[in-house]
Amino acid sequence: MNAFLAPNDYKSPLKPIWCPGCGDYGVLQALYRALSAVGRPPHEIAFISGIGCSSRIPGYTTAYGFNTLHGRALPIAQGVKLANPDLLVIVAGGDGDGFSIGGGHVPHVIRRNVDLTYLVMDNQVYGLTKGQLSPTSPRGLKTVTSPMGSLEQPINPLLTVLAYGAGFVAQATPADMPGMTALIEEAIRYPGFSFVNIQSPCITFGEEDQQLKAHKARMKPLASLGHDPANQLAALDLARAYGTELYTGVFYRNPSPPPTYDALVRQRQVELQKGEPRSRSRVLDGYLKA
Ligand SMILES: Cc1ncc(C[n+]2csc(CCOP(=O)(O)OP(=O)(O)O)c2C)c(N)n1
Ligand code: SF4
Ligand SMILES: [Mg+2]
Repeated sequence: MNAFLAPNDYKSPLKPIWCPGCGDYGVLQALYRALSAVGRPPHEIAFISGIGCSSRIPGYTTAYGFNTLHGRALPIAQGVKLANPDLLVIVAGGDGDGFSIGGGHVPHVIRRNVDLTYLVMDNQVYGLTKGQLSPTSPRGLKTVTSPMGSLEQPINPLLTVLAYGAGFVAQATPADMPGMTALIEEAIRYPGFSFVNIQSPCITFGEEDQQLKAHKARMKPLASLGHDPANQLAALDLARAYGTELYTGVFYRNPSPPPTYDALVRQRQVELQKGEPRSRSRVLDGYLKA
């Protein structure tokens, strides 16, 4: 049994350098609180991120952290989890990191069901590189790279991960700190791949209706609509409103979570250790016979 760990026990001495008012401050606070509620000590946790404003998160915690390459957080996190399945592995990053350059990794981490928690700070722009279009930017958004307005349809992250079969899918906003904290905690506790799309406002490059005040007015908790999170079809239907409605809460939680990839790999290792030792030449022989 671990001694009680307060939110501040997860806070590193490094001071965040985000713009004053950035939504990522709220996400970080909620994360400290959620980790305290889960109670795993910092040395049992690893934060993996790519590159972006939001991807700075690992440096602001006392857990292990790896600020990797743009778009490569998910494959590295899978490696970390497989090498040490006892670690609690949390992936944090932006909409650009996760759904443009890193988008090709999303289906595979989901179909494998690696036990990771993926927190995407979806601010609909590339914040770090000064506000270019991101894959979730709404059509018509004017940015430095689209001065006359974006011509592209945005990706819908909720629908994307649900369609690939993610077992836990939720959406949060820093406009509701207790709600966001509870969702992050629930995602961490879910036994399998979990995804939280956090509408985290970019105060410097984001649109007016994407700021905290607007979120407060727009957000609609799914629980108040009577949504049953075990109903995958209803979740898919509600997720279609991404970009129009700001639903918060759990869209989908698989009531019968399948085995995780990390657990299956561990099981396979045990089976192999029990059997006849396999030499490299035996594996090569298999190719020669084919
Ligand atoms: C391979 C590679 N391509 C491009 C970049 C430049 N780059 C750094 S962060 C970033 C986008 C960040 O946007 P997002 O992931 O949404 O994070 P945010 O800053 O908005 O939190 C880009 C294009 C890079 N670092 N590496
Ligand atoms: S540029 Fe936007 S996302 Fe980056 S720190 Fe500033 S407000 Fe936050
Ligand atoms: Mg972004």
